[in-house]
Amino acid sequence: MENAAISTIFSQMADVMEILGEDRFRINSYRTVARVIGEMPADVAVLLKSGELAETPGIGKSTLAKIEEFVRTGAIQAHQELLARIPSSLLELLNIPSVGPKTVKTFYHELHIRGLSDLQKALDEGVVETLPGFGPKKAAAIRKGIEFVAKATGRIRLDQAMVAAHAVVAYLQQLPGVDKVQPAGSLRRRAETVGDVDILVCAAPAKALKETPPGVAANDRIIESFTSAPFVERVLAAGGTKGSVLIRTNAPPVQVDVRVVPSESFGAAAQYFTGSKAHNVRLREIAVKAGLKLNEYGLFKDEKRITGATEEEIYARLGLDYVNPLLREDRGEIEAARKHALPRLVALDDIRGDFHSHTNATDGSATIEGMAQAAQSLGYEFLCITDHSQSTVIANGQSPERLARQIEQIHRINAKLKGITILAGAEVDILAEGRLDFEDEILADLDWVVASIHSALGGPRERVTTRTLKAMDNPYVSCIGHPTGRVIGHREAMDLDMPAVIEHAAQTGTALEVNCDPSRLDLKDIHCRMAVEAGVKLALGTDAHSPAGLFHMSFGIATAGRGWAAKNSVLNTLSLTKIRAWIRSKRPR
Ligand code: DGT
Ligand code: CA
Ligand code: CA
Ligand code: ZN
Repeated sequence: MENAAISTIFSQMADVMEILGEDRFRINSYRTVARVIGEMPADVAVLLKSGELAETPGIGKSTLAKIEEFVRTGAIQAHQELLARIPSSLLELLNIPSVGPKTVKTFYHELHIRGLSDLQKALDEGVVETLPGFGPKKAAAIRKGIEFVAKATGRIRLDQAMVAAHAVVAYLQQLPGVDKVQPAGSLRRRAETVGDVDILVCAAPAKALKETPPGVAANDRIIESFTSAPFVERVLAAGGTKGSVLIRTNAPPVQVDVRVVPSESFGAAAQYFTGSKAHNVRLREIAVKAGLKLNEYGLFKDEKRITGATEEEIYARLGLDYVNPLLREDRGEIEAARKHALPRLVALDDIRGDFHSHTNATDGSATIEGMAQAAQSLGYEFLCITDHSQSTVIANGQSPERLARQIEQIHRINAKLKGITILAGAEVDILAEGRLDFEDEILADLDWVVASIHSALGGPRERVTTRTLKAMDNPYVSCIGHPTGRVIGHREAMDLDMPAVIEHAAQTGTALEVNCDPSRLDLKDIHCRMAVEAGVKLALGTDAHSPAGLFHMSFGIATAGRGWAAKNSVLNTLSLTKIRAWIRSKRPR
């Protein structure tokens, strides 16, 4: 187990160093270590203890120290540091057949490609074949390779998976013999993409099923009904308690796995199939240390089931506070649950308004009144209208004159509205060098300013970072919109220096947006966590272009929650008076 992990780490270090163009001698020596460890018949940890590892050819002093570090801590600092120096999406390119580190290096340095979708774009634009040593033949081979990788991963966006899951859950709930239906897996954890949808069904006790003919198990009938449902495109597998199908929605086909579970195991199954795998592994270790056994059927002492009906009982019996599914990624939640230190996550009910929306003044579909009405029906106290600024021509960005008229219009509408306030805002373009698309005197007339990058997202790290930092220096910029600019499955994140961005947000008192559009989710979970830890406020904005778009708030809540955000980290939970005071505190008096 450890041999493989260590081998992978060393070969990844070599890959990253090669992409960065570092010392050839060290790259080669890391590759040797990867090979030697990978081929070792005995356990590295054992050989380390016995001193044999130190005698092995190819394993030098500093390598030995790194292996020791891994055995002790489960990670190697030097490896983490190397990974931090390149966009993580860059390593995905190495999965493409015919693409090695040297090619990735060329892509990264010559074309600023940071991942699969950048590469796809560069291929489509024909720039890859113009690189020295490439040509049309090699470009075609890479294109083929990308198709291969895409087929192999096949993950879909969370919202697409939710549409599929919703249909299946509704169908299962009305089947005879079904007591409870519980989505599990990455969907329940609200991961940004989902590989397949896992759903658990708790069958009603057999005696409640008077209509079941003798000899036919209720479970069989549930799976049979599921696999013959109208939304099923293809049945992949069907057995007594488990069925797997491909279902067609308005999105790409999605695999849905349904399992039927007895009520005494329902909590254990929910826990197991919610995952993540990493979280489960940790939980099982805790059980083993306590002399117990944990699996999808229950928590056992010897052969006796102690608990299993509810997740709560399982966590409690293992000495842990209940862990919200959003946090089950083995990112410190187990330790926190043991110390009663889990955050109380922000919830949809805490949200008092939305910081990012568009109207038909630019590229939205509804009027200001229409958006206000929709926001009011969600129980909001405020809605920020943030239409585009002049440079975003394709989105019909507003000139200062049009904006001035819109502000007046908002004031007139506010005078009539009861119970909700429209904040006059703008989504101002961050131009080259971090200049803003409006002068300060115009920004000063706005209640709320979101500054976003919409152009040259593919620039080098230093340039995109400087642009963002500079925008934050402006006292009227309250928030940076969709900070990395990624579009899931379509456009790679900008190569931002995220620690620098977060530090500067803290210093300048600028909020960072969690764009709730499920194709963005930007900031993403781990970056939300960094912001939360640095005391930076998150501003949730749906970027709604229609009234229905306002519903996407729940995706932002999930993303912030996955970033461990409590209520006090989220600006949307404050009263309007407090929000206004917060905005003023950055502005000149
Ligand atoms: P996905 O489908 O790739 O988006 O991610 P998940 O987390 O839904 O993964 P999936 O569908 O393969 O399995 C569902 C859950 O089942 C997973 O989160 C944890 C649990 N599970 C699956 N395989 C294993 C395993 O080998 N060991 C442990 N401990 N748990 C597993
Ligand atoms: Ca799954
Ligand atoms: Ca699955
Ligand atoms: Zn927008």
